[in-house]
Amino acid sequence: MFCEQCEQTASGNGCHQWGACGKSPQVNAVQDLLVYCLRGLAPVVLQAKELAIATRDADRFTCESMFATMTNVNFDPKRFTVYIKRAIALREELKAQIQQTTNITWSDISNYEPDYTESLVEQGFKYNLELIGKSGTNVDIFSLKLTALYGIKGAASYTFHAYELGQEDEAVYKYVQQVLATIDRSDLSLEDWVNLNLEIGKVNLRAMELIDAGHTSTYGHPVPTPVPLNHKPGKAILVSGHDIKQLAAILKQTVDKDITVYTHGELLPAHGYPKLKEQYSHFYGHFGTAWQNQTKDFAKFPGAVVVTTNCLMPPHEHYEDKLFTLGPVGYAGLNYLPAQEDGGIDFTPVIEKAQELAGFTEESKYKQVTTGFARNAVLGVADKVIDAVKQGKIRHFFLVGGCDGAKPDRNYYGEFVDKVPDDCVVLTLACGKFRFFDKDMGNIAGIPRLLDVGQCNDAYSAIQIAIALANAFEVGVNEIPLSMILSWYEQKAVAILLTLLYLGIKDIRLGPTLPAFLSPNVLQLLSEKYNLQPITTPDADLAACLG
Ligand code: SF4
Ligand code: SF3
Repeated sequence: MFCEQCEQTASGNGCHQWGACGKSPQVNAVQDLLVYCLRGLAPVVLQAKELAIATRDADRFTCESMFATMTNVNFDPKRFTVYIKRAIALREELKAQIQQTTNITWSDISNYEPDYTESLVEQGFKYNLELIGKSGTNVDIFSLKLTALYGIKGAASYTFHAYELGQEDEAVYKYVQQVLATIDRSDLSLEDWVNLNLEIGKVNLRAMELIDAGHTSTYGHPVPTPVPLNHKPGKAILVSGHDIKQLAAILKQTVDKDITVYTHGELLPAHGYPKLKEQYSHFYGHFGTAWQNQTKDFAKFPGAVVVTTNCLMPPHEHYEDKLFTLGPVGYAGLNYLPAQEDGGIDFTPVIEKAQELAGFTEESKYKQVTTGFARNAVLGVADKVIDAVKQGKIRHFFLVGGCDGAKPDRNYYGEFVDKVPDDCVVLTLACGKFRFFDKDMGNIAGIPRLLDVGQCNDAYSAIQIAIALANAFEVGVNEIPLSMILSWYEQKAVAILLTLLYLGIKDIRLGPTLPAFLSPNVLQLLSEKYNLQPITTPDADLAACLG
């Protein structure tokens, strides 16, 4: 087994025996086989595009199935068999259409046929991702190939979210296919691979922009909204992951069912969308914290639980019968909610499970946090913010965001925010916020000192805020008093990091550890060009940022 796509990777240098995330070598092998089939599908899709043959099904499929191979998304070998068969079927359908106008000799990878009478796991072992670094590839190019593959997984997953919301851009789909078709090339220079990775960052920015457009056009621009952290007596459903569209579908199907709906993990910012809040009075509060605490949170929750996207952990037996997955998410033996012909999901099994379970028997003590400080809300008070900076009331902004995880060294982020001086503002996003999300930090000149911008994909919103501040002060983004203190875990975070580098953002501090897939020379390059650096201690990093 070879996997080093996430921050949790064993001993900081790759999972070789078993995934630290719980992924078995067998599941890893079928994921690698799927990625190999997608690398063979991509040149066919690109050729079809050249000939103006419709490729939308193949593009959407590529994004969904790449998403399924990300960390903590899908552990079910049967689902990967279905994906592999579909990848080959789509490839052959497109080839047949291409064949009608032009005769093409396809390379081996685009002619590959798995043998379904034999174990796909054994066949997957032959297409281990480590092999893209073999046959003379230098270690730095291998590093950049892995960065590209992991980055494009993140960008593809955001593209999946966007198309679910009805937002698509052919240029994004095309680039996803181009990256997949490029992975096996051995004729590109180090500089070519660096540029390809920066282009992934650009395309990922567009994918996040599409999600932002999908969310805001459907549910309105987020507004600062108090979110109860307590619970009310009664039957309950907990919705985890990132998928606001599926949350909305659950809310719609639970109207007048005497069920209260709570969010978990990365769905906390959903409370900021006015159209969801106004329309559904049974959409109440938030339960639990970040993904790595789900074994405790899900076990404690007395209702049904739906995991819509990453991050799913291998479930414990005392809660697995009330746990449901959908879309690209899965785990062998766990309840799966398939999409119907119109693409929608029937949540009846979830509703029945919630009604069967005890629900909350008592009301807990009221406590709240505030979310909804996305770009529209923050830029709506831009004049106030700019005045506060000009008058010296706000000295510095910190964007402390990214993924959470189980490692103890992630305590850094909570300690960092604890130590941020009173004349500074903290913007946050993604599930890393759970290290400090319920901290009362007060406000400066009426501006809260802790602003929750949203989910990880709302990095788009944070970037818009930074650009607007830079414009207001008539300086570049690197000149505004803003420091980025980021935490990463999975491949969506890799894509966002590439976006920030594409935008030329310097001095990012990244932790808790640096990606295992970055070779020493690639790290050196990132440090020289962007001053990307590892986190050290909260005190030292704060002192350096405040200069
Ligand atoms: Fe290891 Fe992360 Fe890969 Fe899981 S996803 S096998 S933890 S590197
Ligand atoms: Fe979190 Fe998985 Fe990355 Fe969306 S939910 S930020 S880790």
